[in-house]
Amino acid sequence: QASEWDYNAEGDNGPADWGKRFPKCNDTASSSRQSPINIVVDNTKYNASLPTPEFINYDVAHATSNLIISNNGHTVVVTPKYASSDSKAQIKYKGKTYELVQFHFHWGSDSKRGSEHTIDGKHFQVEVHFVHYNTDDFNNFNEAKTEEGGLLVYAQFLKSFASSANAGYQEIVPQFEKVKYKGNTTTIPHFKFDTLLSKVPDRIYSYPGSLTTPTCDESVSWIVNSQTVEISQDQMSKFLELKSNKGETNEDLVNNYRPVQKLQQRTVETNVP
Ligand code: 1SD
Ligand code: ZN
Repeated sequence: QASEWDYNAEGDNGPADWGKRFPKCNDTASSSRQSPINIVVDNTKYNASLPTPEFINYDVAHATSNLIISNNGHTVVVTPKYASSDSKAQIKYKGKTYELVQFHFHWGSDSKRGSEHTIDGKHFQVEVHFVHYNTDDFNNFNEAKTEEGGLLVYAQFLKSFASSANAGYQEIVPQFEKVKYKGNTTTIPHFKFDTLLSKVPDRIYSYPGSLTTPTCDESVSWIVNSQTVEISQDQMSKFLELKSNKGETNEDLVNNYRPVQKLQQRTVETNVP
């Protein structure tokens, strides 16, 4: 089916073939700005005036709003459903305000793979993407998604290392067994999203890129937090129980990361010398 894509290197629907059916996914033009990328620390450019992203309402646990957790076959997505009176989670960055629409995960079968971005060639086992759209210039996510300056994605790496559970991720990860198969959905009360992030300000990497899944629109301002968050091995094991289909066959949902793309003409900026 023409709209299908997956992460298998074998077969016709894997990342190397996405560009055939989704032309924006090609990284070959010198003007291309595809994501993810390998961040070579020595080649990043220190910018003393690079602003620190400002997190707004990430520290509010709304009593009335919910989070929808769903398995879409490619990842697990967590989407806030706000009551009209609720103040929404936002990031302010470079003078624009971006509203959080969802966050989701990319992960690997072992600690040597999983993240989409790499730092000096090194993967982390999990990368969480907090997807935001620019509410100053666009009416909704779908309008923003295809336009330059439309989206901001904040990336947080996780590694399974700690013996005790990470309290923030413990709000979500135990729910994974309720969304084991593609199409499964569950709802939990809102909690404070800042518990999912390493403490800011950190060293961040900032660069212009794209969505990492088809249709690979080149509309994303990426902020990659260099500092990792630790989860427990028990929490990591919950990721590895997820399935990418409806349960007819036993297909693990794992290694759902796109390989790194060509940097082309871009510069990665950092806020720490
Ligand atoms: O992979 C996600 C995809 O699931 C969807 O959330 C998309 C936004 O429509 O964003 C990409 S990503 O670039 O944040 N990985
Ligand atoms: Zn993503």
